[in-house]
Amino acid sequence: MTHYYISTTLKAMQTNQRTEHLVRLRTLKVNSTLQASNSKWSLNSIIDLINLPFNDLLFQAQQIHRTHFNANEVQLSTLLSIKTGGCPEDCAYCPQSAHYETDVQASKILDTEEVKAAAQEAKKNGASRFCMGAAWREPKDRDIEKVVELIKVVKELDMEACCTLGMLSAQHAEQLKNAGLDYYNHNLDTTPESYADIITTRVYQERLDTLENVRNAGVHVCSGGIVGMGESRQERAGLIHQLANLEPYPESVPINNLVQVEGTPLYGTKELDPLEFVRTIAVARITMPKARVRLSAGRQNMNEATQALCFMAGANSIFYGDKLLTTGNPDWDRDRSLLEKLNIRTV
Ligand code: SAM
Ligand code: DTB
Ligand code: SF4
Repeated sequence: MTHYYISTTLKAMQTNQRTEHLVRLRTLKVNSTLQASNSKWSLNSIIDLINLPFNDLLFQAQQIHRTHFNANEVQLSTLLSIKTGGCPEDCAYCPQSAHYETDVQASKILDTEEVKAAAQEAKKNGASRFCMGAAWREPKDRDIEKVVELIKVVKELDMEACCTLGMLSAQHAEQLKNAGLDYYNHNLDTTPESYADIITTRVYQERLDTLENVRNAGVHVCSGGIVGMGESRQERAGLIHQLANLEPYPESVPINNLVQVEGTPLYGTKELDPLEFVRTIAVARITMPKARVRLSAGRQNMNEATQALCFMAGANSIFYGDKLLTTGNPDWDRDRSLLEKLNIRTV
């Protein structure tokens, strides 16, 4: 029994060292291309990871997490929808798309004072990052001027500023950087192979191009995806494969569990087994060791035990505040109580 324990522990440690070794050795540039044949992570190696016995997977994820982070620390980001609804894109998961009939009312961009008040509240509640989302395919020049003003307001409060505004040109990325933007969120959402099943109004390469513009402007990249859209485990591995092979991989990786909204095409999709969600987090942690892996949308329907497992698997950031963009999120007090129960400090 003891021998069995020691030998599996050694094996896991060896695998872990090999993983770290690979990360160090393989510096080949993927350069934002869809093919990952020469990439640092092969799809098969990620499929092998996601298929590991659950405890072995979590053990590896924990070891890597503890090598790079304090395992009892979680970063808090608060979201605000600064421009809601009426989006021309047809993302099958999204209640803000103008293609679907949902309860979301389209609105104009918020006033600076409204944004300032929301950021102040987030700061008072302990968030370190304030993320502003807009339901745009891409911002226009005058939208950027307004967002520049909003970024400055957030920076004056001494918070990190993040935006997610859709596709971004190199010039717009530069303007946002000059305003003080710290992070830009732009999710790959799924695999290149499944992309057209989820979104028909843009292509995967456009997502990669925006990420490159953001990176070149010197803004930190926040990019992740959505699970629970009816995909297979292999496809979840495929999403992580894309993210982990970006060169460099994103500093921040939001993993969203689909929030099913009535009126969207994905409403009624079979719910993902929560342990599959935990596996996805663990694989993100192992393949992107230094990234902040964010347990993102979908927490409202996730029990505390599942969230605790996600933190154990290497998640170390959450969206904090009673609303995501248009849908609910656990309220401040509920999250504070969970984090206290787990003795998790916040940053
Ligand atoms: N319009 C911009 C874009 O799509 O890049 C920015 C805002 S968009 C709402 C940001 C991200 O929210 C999407 O990429 C997707 O990952 C996530 N999202 C949207 N609807 C969601 C849902 N119902 N459940 C989970 N995540 C969702
Ligand atoms: C991300 O990955 N998830 C957030 C944020 N980035 C912008 C958005 C989740 C949206 C969930 C559905 C809604 O509230 O509209
Ligand atoms: Fe528009 Fe973004 Fe929603 Fe897609 S995810 S419909 S681009 S707001």
